[in-house]
Amino acid sequence: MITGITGQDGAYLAQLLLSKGYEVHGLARRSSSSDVNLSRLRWLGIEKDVRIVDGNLLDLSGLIRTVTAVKPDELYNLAAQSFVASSWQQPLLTGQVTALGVTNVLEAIRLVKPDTRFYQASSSEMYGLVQQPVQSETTPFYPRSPYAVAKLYGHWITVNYRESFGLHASSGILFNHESPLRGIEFVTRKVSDSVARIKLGLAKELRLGNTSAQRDWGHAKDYVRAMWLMLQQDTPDDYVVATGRTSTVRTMCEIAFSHVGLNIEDHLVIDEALFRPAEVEILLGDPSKAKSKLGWETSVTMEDLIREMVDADLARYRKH
Ligand code: NDP
Ligand code: GDR
Repeated sequence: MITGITGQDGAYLAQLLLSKGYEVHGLARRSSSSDVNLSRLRWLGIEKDVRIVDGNLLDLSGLIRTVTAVKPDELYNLAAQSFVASSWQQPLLTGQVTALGVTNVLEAIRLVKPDTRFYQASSSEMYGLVQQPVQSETTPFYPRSPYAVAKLYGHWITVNYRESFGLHASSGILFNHESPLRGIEFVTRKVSDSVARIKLGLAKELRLGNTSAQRDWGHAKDYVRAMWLMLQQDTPDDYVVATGRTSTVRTMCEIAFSHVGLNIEDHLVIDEALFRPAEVEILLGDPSKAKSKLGWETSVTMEDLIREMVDADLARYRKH
């Protein structure tokens, strides 16, 4: 069972689990415009293979009913209000979904099927104002946004349910991971989409906030494999999942522009309105533990990832 099945990671994880012969149930919210947003599952051609269950992380009774009906062997909790910038606009909702929502899922498991293996989508944002130049499982946290504070709660409640109730609950501290299925509001996809539109004459400029921020970017396809590996271990644990390389937002943009033969200077506009109230200036993860214990490794460089995203957006616009 996957919560957040309609998101980027939910789609890739569902694809991975289906390829391994799993029966995949996905919790999704309906909206007034469509029953559920299946666009990412459709993009991967798996929308008919996943069993969608109507539900919301805020509704404990619904989660209890769903866990009772599905009886999951593994439950991946990917649902969240996941956009850092929005978390200052909606701090309470972010806390309810991204923090307390985790307790709802854990309670449903504990009450109904405590032998379910549980994965929590923790985040490198928890490191925030970084306390060590390279962040590992032992680096102290210092969250810098309502989102990061909420994720820190989700992380610790997962550790607590593991230690208090013996749940097989693991937490992946995942650094930024992207793909052609990334939401358009996140910086890599905003860049790949804008570069494609500029190349095709549909737009002239790309407006960004802080381009000196540094991120450790990997490919979402690699990162969902790490989630699965964590739940195959005899003992639950917490793991950093990262590439071990960091780049500035500006460098990432330069790769995107130069891929289509454009000059960044002709199109990039810095917009003060897009700066955040507090910034996470640099993230750089140490994936040694995931490598040694899970045998996990990243397989796509940041450069290839960005080029793939630009190509996918070019193909989308050309098609339409
Ligand atoms: P997305 O934003 O693409 O997906 C979020 C998912 O959560 C969507 O399916 C969304 O549904 C669902 N959701 C939001 N609110 C609720 C709710 N109240 N009830 C049920 N479902 C809800 O995120 P990603 O796929 O990128 O990330 C997956 C998880 O991993 C998130 O928890 C994120 O915070 C975390 N994470 C992501 C990283 C990354 O770089 N991608 C790095 C580290 C952690 P809907 O379609 O209806 O909005
Ligand atoms: P992040 O991702 O906040 O790291 O969270 P995002 O892509 O939104 O920002 C990365 C960096 O780029 C800077 N930036 C901009 N960001 C956006 N979105 N739009 C802009 O115009 C822009 N200009 C500069 C940001 O300030 C930031 O420094 C992502 C999410 O997936 C979280 O859910 C996840 O937990 C973390 O990654 C790890």
